[in-house]
This record gives sequence, C-alpha cells and structure tokens, in this order.
Amino acid sequence: MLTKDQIFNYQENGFVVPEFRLPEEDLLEIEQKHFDLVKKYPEYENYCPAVLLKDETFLKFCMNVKILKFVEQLLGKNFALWNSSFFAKPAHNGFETPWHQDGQYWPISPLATCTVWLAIDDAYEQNGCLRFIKGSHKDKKLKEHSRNNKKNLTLHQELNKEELDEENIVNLILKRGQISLHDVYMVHGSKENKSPKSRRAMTMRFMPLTSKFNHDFVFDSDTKFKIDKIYPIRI
Ligand SMILES: O=C(O)CCC(=O)C(=O)O
Repeated sequence: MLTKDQIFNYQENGFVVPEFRLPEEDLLEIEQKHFDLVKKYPEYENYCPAVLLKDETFLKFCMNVKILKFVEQLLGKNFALWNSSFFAKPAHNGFETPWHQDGQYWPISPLATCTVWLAIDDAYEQNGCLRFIKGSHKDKKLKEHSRNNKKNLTLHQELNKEELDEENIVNLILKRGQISLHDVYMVHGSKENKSPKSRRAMTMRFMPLTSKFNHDFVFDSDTKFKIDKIYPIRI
C-alpha cells in the first residue's frame, strides 16, 4: 500500500517510488521473454513500443496484484491497462530518450495515465537512468514539443528547450525489481547508455475508465501500430 505521504508526493512531484521489489523469479522470466522478443524482432533491441502486441504473455507481469493496488490508490477503482513497452538501453549502445511528456502522442481523452516503470537492471546515472522534472505535471498542460529525427533516440517528440526546468531534474536511481509510478503530464527522459551494463525497463500504462481510448489512432513510432484493445482490471 502507498502511504498518505507517498500519495501526496505523487500528487506534488508527479512520481513516487513505493516499497516494492518484483521477485527475482519474475525478473528472470521477463529477461528470457525479452531476449526471445529481441531475437525475433531485432529492431526492438533498444525500444519496443507495444510489447503485448508481439507477445501477450508479458501480461502476467502487469497483473501483479501489489502493483495494481498501488495504481488503484492513484487512479481509483475502475481502471485498465492499455499498453506495455520495453526501454532496453543495451550496454555501450543504449539510445537516449529525449525530454518529453507522454501525453503528446497518446489517444486518450480526457488525457490520463499512470505509468509503472519497472527496473529490470539496476538503473543509475552512468547507464542512463530515468530522469524526471519534479513537479512538471502540476499544471496539467501539454508543453511545446518538436520532432527530432536523430537516429539514436527511442522516441522522436522532444520538449522544446525553453520549456525545460533544469533546476528540478531528479535522477531515478533504482535497484533491479523496483518500480516508480509517474503521471502522464510528467516531463521525463533518459540519457544514452555508453556504460558496460544494460539498463532495461518495462513500462505498464494504466488509464482510468472515466477516460476513453481511441483505437483508430495510429501510433507513429519507428514502426506504426494501433492498439486494438485495453485490459480492464479486476483486483
Ligand atoms: O526508460 C526510458 O528511458 C524512458 C521511459 C519513458 O519515456 C516512459 O516511461 O514513458
């Protein structure tokens, strides 16, 4: 369970790191499945935008009851999982994720999502940990972004420089199996990984069912895709 202070921190700062460690046996299973996924689809070595479209068996890790209970505390009782991605950042060649807000390219209205970011490796500055701009979600506005077509990026929408509040950068240092939860308006990103250690992370995206998902929307990542279904949660 999240404490009152943790819920307050999520509302104030835009993210929270609860007391949680995914069991090692699940992490080993995720690693194996991810290895198999990249073997089959080498183009996903750095970033797979919609894991469940390629292998729905990843779903079981998104249905971890402890994780769902944290999300329920933040979104309310009626919510659904709508996507899961893999930001893998391999050693030596891990792509940068430019500063961005997720809501820029998500077909959800009213816009709302809580992302669970699960560390599959220890994540720290040298291997490109996630970075947040603390409090950047608070005005619930989408800030100006521009397209950046540089090759070594996981995502290509980048926050305009003048929108970036560098004073409030927080490095999210996590151990393997730890999670953070962040708000859809949160500005975040991560540097490239030139270190000898990988920095893999799996995300789980949850939305309240008071919002609607547009299934006709075409996601324009390096590959194009649609999300044909969402998964309502029953705890
Ligand atoms: O893991 C990363 O480097 C970026 C993650 C991200 O952008 C997200 O969770 O939306």
